[in-house]
Amino acid sequence: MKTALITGVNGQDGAYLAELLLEKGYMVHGVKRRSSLINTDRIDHLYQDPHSENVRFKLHYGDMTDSTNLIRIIQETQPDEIYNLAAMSHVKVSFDTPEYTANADGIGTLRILEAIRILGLEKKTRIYQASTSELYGLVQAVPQSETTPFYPRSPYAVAKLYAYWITVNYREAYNMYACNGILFNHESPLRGETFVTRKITRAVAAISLGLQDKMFLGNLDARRDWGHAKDYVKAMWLILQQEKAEDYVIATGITTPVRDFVKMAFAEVGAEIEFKGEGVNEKGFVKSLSNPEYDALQIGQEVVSVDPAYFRPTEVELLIGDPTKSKTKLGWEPEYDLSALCREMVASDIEVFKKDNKTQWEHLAG
Ligand code: NDP
Ligand code: GDR
Repeated sequence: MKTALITGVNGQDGAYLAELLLEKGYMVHGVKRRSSLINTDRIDHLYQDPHSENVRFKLHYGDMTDSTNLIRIIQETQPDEIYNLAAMSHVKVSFDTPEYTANADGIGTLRILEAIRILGLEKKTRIYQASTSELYGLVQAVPQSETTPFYPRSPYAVAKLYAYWITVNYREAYNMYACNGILFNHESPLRGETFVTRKITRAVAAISLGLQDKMFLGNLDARRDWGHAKDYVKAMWLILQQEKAEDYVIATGITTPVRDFVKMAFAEVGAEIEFKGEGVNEKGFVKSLSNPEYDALQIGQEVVSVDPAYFRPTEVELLIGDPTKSKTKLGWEPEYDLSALCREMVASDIEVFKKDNKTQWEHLAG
């Protein structure tokens, strides 16, 4: 049985990856930092009672800013594969917490690599580093591939640039099997609520159920290459199963503006949205309705406004990835397209709000 260690196991990707590796028969250890409230919702369905026999999923308290803790966990678990997914992953927030982001996202990766050296596990342990399309930043060329130059545009991306190169350096210097997956944006019903797709699908659900009037967004012109997290964790696993350690771009090759994702999400509840105005004055209105189930929506209703508070000091305007290498070398093929992803996210958020409402109502009735 192979043993894997996942940092950031209770994040979006950690949850899908833990599920995939358990399906494949791995012993899975996850690193989770301590929080004042239990925040394991995404992995609760994978929980195994530590008192039972043959437990294959175990959590450890840890933090990317704590070297001794990481060394101890790696020593105890002796992993064949480490997936380093833990990070302060919100680009906008990294402008508010740049030093912490550098520590956790940049030096945190170094701590994992050094732990492997200190413990003499260079030949045993393979390492996946969660690199990102944010490395490309200011557009140099499109579509972006493994050879496109980087130009990071946020403290998050600069920290991830260090993590990218230290991974490459340890591979070359110490002959370690350490790889970067340069993943473009990937989303799911488990996506954090403050990333733009989930913010939109949650707002569409709340607005169409009459629980909210409208949503405030930032840059509607930004374009992203969005895929489904479920497809992308399969690529992470494939990257560590190759003969030779290499870096790979994982993307769909299709880019979509934020504004169009808003339209797609509202279309799921039968509402057609038209945008009027420009820049900070741009607004989205309901133009037509075709699903009587969502009678809280009104023709002419203003459902989107721009709030400059969501603008970033430096923005990444256009991301579009070239997945040729991962398709040919890894045989990776995504199963979801953007409309299937959007459909799943809106449907899931509608379910969540309906369930919450029911709970409130039951509470009142009780
Ligand atoms: P999430 O934000 O959903 O998850 C990040 C995880 O890291 C959470 O479990 C979080 O814990 C944990 N974490 C944060 N800081 C620390 C710390 N100091 N020590 C230990 N754990 C910590 O991110 P995703 O799952 O979406 O992304 C996974 C990784 O992939 C990240 O590194 C991200 O930067 C990168 N990435 C993501 C892409 C995407 O589109 N999703 C694209 C490319 C790269 P807690 O729950 O307590 O906050
Ligand atoms: P990103 O994702 O910054 O690409 O990083 P996010 O969903 O936050 O933003 C995507 C684009 O949408 C624009 N935008 C808004 N973004 C947010 N969060 N909220 C808004 O209201 C809003 N309005 C417009 C943004 O300006 C941006 O252009 C994600 C993270 O998962 C990173 O960890 C990962 O490395 C990259 O994807 C690839």
